[in-house]
Amino acid sequence: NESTQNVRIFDTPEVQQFLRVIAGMDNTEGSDRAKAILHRILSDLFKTIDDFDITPDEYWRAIAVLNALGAGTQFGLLSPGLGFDHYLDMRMDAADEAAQRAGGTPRTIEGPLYVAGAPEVHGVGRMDDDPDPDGETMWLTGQVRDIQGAPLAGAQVEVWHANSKGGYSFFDPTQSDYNLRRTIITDAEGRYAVRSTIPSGYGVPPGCATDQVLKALGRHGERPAHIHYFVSAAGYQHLTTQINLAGDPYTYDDFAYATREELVVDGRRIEDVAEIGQRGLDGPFT
Ligand code: MBD
Ligand code: FE
Repeated sequence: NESTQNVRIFDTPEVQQFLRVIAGMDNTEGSDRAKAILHRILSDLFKTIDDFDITPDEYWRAIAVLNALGAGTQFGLLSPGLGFDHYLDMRMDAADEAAQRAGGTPRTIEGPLYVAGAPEVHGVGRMDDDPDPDGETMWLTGQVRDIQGAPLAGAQVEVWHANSKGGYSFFDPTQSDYNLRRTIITDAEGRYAVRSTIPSGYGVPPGCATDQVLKALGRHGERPAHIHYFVSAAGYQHLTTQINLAGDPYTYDDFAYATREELVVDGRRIEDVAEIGQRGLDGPFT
């Protein structure tokens, strides 16, 4: 009989002492901060085992999920799904508010799919290296300004997004390296314009460890179509953000909790090639 129902040992002196030993509380090596945090987390988990009568079988099944989460970017994927990434943003927003650093484009989470070192574009260029027959051409235009509204020339805007199938280069083997990823340097007016392909939403790979955890919670793993940004300039605070394309079924039902009202952007469809002008297919329009 392996039932441990109604067994409650958490508050006994033996268990309390055991927790101190595990977390290294009484030795002089290591980091006091690491010890204090581990002691808290282990205490909460031991208590959870008592409170929910977690069986050995359930525990070992959880370990199998944790092992699967150790592969590739799986924990990086579950992390926003469990709200950690957005929670860190909420804390940084609160810190900004307390320090009266208000204004500007809101931050939102980075996600697990950024890759450093994307090719540079000065002011105007292209992001769509690979043909995407199902994709629709998109011009992504913008201007980097400081909080007072003054344009920032020479600012760095790193942009990355999915293709029409919701896949990202480096994670989707069908795409070439750095497809739909660029490092853009703003022009004299702080502006940029890059030609790309309208992204589709992202869904966590079916059956992956993250998917299993979300399924256990009765949740989906879908994100609306979105475009990631890192914006930086010497002497200014770094901005990590995204835009979400309006009209996606998941715009307000993002498994990663990254959508913010101010970041929902309505694309403007240009049907008339004359409106783009002769430069339109290769260069910017205004
Ligand atoms: C993504 O593309 C993403 O941006 C996040 C936050 C999570 C999973 C995939
Ligand atoms: Fe993304």
